[in-house]
Amino acid sequence: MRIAVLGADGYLGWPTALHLSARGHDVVAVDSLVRRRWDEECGTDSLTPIASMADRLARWQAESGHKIGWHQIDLCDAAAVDELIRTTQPDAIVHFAEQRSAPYSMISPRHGVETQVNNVVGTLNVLLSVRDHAPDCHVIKLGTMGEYGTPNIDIEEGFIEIEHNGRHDRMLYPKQPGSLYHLSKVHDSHNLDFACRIWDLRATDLNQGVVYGTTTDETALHPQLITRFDYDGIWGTVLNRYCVQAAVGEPLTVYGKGGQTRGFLDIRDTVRCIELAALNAPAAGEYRVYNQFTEQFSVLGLAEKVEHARAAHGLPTTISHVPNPRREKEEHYYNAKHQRLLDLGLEPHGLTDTLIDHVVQTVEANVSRVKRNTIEATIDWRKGGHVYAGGRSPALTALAGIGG
Ligand code: NAD
Ligand code: USQ
Repeated sequence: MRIAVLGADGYLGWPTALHLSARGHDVVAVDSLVRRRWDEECGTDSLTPIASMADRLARWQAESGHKIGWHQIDLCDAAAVDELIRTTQPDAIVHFAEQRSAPYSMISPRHGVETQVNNVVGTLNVLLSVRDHAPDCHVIKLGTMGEYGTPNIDIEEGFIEIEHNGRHDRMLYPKQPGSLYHLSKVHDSHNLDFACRIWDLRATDLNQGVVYGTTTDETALHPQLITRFDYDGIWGTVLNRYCVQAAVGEPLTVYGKGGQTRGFLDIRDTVRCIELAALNAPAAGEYRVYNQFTEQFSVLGLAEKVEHARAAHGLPTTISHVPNPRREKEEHYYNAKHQRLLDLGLEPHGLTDTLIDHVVQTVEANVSRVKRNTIEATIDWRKGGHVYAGGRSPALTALAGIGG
């Protein structure tokens, strides 16, 4: 298949582009490189030193013999998206290219608007362009488990059967997201469903949980193929953050009581899930939803797993309950279905002590690059998202003044 990977410079887009290329697909990588600019704005950086896109692509060709095409395009530029889709005629599009940080979306009004415009307009441009230039193309879109929130009933895979006043229907599952970022994904899901119902497009919406780890078979081939690894208070996801905190001798920051339960998966399962989705295209007019995670943990339970893995090597770990900067339930019911990707053949990697050791080793190999003053989480949902005064990072504190 010819597969366009949008957001191919990112944490997940890059390993996915390599994984699909390694399996013989004709991959076209697309990114605006905006994430590198957002890092500059926030004073943050990937822990792993990531190569330029030109160097990454040349290295991949040298290591694998496969060539990946490259287009630097902003998806909010409708004419550029049209040109891309008209000229490349992809069989499938894998769309990762969004602003993906919940804290970033809550920094200030400007950041909230920027997140929703970037994500909703970019996705809409892709859908309109596919309708007009490649209507058989399968759009595989990264959504998020956080679209559902934490309802007091089981979470289904995208749809729920409803009985109401004696009548029955199958409808989109209700959504209760907890940040302007997560809400942008809900808007995208509605646009995807609309595009399938009204224009007969075919789409798979992957409601993914929190991803951990850095290494896939392909990124391991050469240091220049490594993907990014975020750990700071804006872009870092929870397990990656815990591993960095442990490695630099800081307490693991469990927000509040730590009963927040989420779905998680290994980055190797992310790339496999995308491949499985691509190999199983829906019929024209079909909007499919898969819940893409393999295990669920509370954030306190996750901290205890890191503590346990380190204790096996005699290493001490401190767990600290810090005030929760977000508005979220800290004790709640959580039972999210995640069967459909297993039915397609996913063989999950569990979160073992060995995997935690591996992530900690990646951190230790790059420990001199840790910017300690960016680790603290400084974006506060309750203060309308304004940055804590007195945070340790001058760049983050300065953001409070930008459009706030
Ligand atoms: P990332 O920030 O590392 O990568 C996103 C990439 O998209 C960046 O390289 C960025 O430059 C690019 N991009 C953003 N807006 C763009 C635009 N308008 N035009 C072109 N390129 C643009 O993020 P990630 O962690 O790789 O996440 C990828 C996707 O997966 C996101 O949609 C995210 O919401 C989703 N997701 C991520 C996780 C996770 O744990 N990382 C979990 C669930 C879902
Ligand atoms: N948390 C802590 N301590 C920390 C950091 C986070 O307790 O130091 C808690 C948060 O309060 C939250 C949970 O850990 O309850 C997850 O937070 P996170 O920052 O790891 O993940 P989140 O903000 O939900 O976002 C990440 C990605 C996003 C993706 C989402 C999947 O950044 O792109 O959509 O995971 S999901 O959570 O399933 O919606």
